[in-house]
Order: sequence, then structure tokens, then C-alpha cells
Amino acid sequence: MKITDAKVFVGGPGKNYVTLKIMTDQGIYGLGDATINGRETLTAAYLRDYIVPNLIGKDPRNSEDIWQFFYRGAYFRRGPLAMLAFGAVDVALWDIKAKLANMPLYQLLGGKSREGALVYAHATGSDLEDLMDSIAFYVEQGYKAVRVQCGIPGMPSASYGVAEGKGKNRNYITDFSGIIPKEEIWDTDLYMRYMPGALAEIRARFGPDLKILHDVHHRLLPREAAEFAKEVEPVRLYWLEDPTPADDQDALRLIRQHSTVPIAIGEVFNSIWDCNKLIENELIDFIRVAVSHAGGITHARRITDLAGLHNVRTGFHGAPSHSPLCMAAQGHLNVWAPNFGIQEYLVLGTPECDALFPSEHRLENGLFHVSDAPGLGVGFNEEEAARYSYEPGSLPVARLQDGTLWNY
Ligand code: KDG
Ligand code: MG
Repeated sequence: MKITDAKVFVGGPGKNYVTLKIMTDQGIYGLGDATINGRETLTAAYLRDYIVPNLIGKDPRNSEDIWQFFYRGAYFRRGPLAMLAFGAVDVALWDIKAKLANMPLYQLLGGKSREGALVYAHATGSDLEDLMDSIAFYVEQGYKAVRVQCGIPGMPSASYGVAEGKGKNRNYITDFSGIIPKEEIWDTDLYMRYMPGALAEIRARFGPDLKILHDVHHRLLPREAAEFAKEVEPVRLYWLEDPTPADDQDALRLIRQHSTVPIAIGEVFNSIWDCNKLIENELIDFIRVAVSHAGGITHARRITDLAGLHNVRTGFHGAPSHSPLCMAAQGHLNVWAPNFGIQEYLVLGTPECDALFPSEHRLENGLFHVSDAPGLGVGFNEEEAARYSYEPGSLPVARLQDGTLWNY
């Protein structure tokens, strides 16, 4: 069996999805996602200029050897762009392998450990009342877990995952007005004074059963994060996400010394080498890599297995920036992984997205159920794809009140 061709598509409804399609001499094709918010043309170029010419003629069943060929062969290893490109190839090859076996992909991983995978939605509010409405909206839909992000009184702008305007089911989105990012203002003191009380009110309003998650979005210094984590302990959060940027991994030790709040980190990681020390030292509770960003199923499974040895559970990144192909790959890992925790879920559901990526995967009662279609279980409609093209867009950057550039 041989790979005969591979194509790269960029575009989608309100997103610059980067989609890889690998074709074979047996008529079976595989699909993978190489989308990266704000840098989509670069993964597309990596795939088109380097990966595709090196794929032609290879046996698609040798997914491990192909992964090693690209990883070791790049010489300059790792990094988000390269790992995404390898990840797209890897997921497409697993798609082909599972289609050849005429099985849903999860069967090749070891079958189902659960019927459906717990997901969390994003509730967002310009103020606390607006946020409460948004949480209630998701609870009514059957979600058992909700991430809660709230505007901070007195802060001129504070995205950190808060959508603009009011309304129940909005999301923060990439700004498609151009490649120059908007600038937002962040004030740690205002946040630290307000947010613990707001989280306590949310717990009081929604009771003990709702799983409440909160994303600090890398905004705190290690000592501030430790103080915050200690203060929110009585809320019994399901997790506190990205309390500090994980460039400084010792910061997590400081937080651990002061609080038992579960810590989730890793949406910007792209390899096992970014998180092995955090996992081995048991400084985190959830690992947040996305399967596409972390080298596909082959590499994300290694991270998952290492995490399992240390009681770290998965909480794969599922922001709107990932295509349904990444979400499906994660869905298959999630139903298998013995140490599965939760899945962030925002992608599927719009008619335009479903037309581009048709699938039978479904969300029911706060759980993601993978379909039993062979392979990943997601198609790709090339006629639909022809309607879209790349649109320059970017996420904002954050500055402190005095103009100092801060972490987004
Ligand atoms: O591309 C960046 C977004 O995916 C990120 O801001 C979303 O923090 C995020 C999350 O938890 O989904
Ligand atoms: Mg996050």
C-alpha cells in the first residue's frame, strides 16, 4: 500500500482550519488537522513544502516509522508548527489504518473504557449576572461541567476568555479585522480582589454538583497564583487552569505547596518534553495538550500513558481553534484512556461546520459519544471547502494599565 498524494486546505466557517488529506493507491484516504490560531499559513506551508513531497510512495500503515522520520529527520525538533504538521500526518494515518481495519479508531487503541466522554462548555459574562445566565444556559442543555470566565469591575478590557457583549452562548473569537492584534488591558489586583468572591457566588447559586472550571489564562505571577489558589479552595473547583505561564515550571511547585486546588496546564505545550517533569513530580492534575498540537495520536498517547503513571488525568484542549478532526481524534482517545478526565468542547454544532466536516459523533447529556464509523468518523466535503479561503486574523495581546506587555 502506498501514499499517492496529499492535499492541504486552509479555511472554514469563521476559522482558518488547516486540513490535510492523504490519498492512497487503495482509494482509502485519511484526514488530519494542523490548525493553529493566528499562524495557519505557516503549518500549511510546512505541510506543502516539506511533508507532502516526503509522504509520496511511503506505506501509510507504518505510522510509527513515518512519525519518527519526520520528528528525527527535522533535526530542529519540536516546536508548535512542526509538531502540528507531524500531528496532522499522524492522525490521517491512524484514520487510514482504522478504515483499513473497518473499525472505529478507538478499537485500535484498546476499545472503550467508557460510553461517553465528559465535556465542559465555556460560559462567559461581561459581568457576574451575565455569566450566571450563561452558566444556567449550559446547565439547562445538560452540561455537567462549565468553565466560567467573567468581566472584572473596573477593568477596561480583560478578555482572558471572556467574550465581548452580552448573551448566553457566545464565545471569544479570533479578530478577523487583520493580522495586527488588538490590545487589551489587564489589572491583576482588580482580578485578585474580585474573582474569588465571584466564584464563591457561582458555587452558591449552582450547588455542589456542577463541575466548575476557571482559566486564569497565564495572567498571574507564581506567588499571586499561590495566593489565589489558596483563596478559591472552598469553591471546590474541578480545576484551575494556567494559573501562571508554564515557562517557569517551578512556579507550579509553589502553588502546590500552598493549595490543594486541582491544576490544569499545557494547552500551549507540544511535546512530552514540555510536561514530563510536571507529570513525574506530580505538580499538576490535568494535562491540557491538544492531540493535533502534540504530534497526533502517536505522541499524545505517550503523554497520556506517562500521565496515567502519576495520577494525572487528561483534559485535552478543545478551543474553537481546533477543527472537528482534532476533536474526533481526541474523542477516540477520550473513550479509551484509562486516565481520561474531561474534554473541552466548543467546535461541533454549526450547520456550516457540519457541512464541511460531516460526522455522526454526538453530544448527549454533557457527554461526547464517538460514532462507530470506521476510522476517525469524520468526512471532508471538498466542494464546501472551496467556498472558504484564508482570512488574516489574530488573538489580542494584553498590557498592564501602565503599558507593560503581559501574557495573553
Ligand atoms: O488559541 C488560543 C486559544 O485557544 C485559547 O485562548 C483558549 O485558553 C483557551 C482555552 O482554554 O480554550
Ligand atoms: Mg485555556
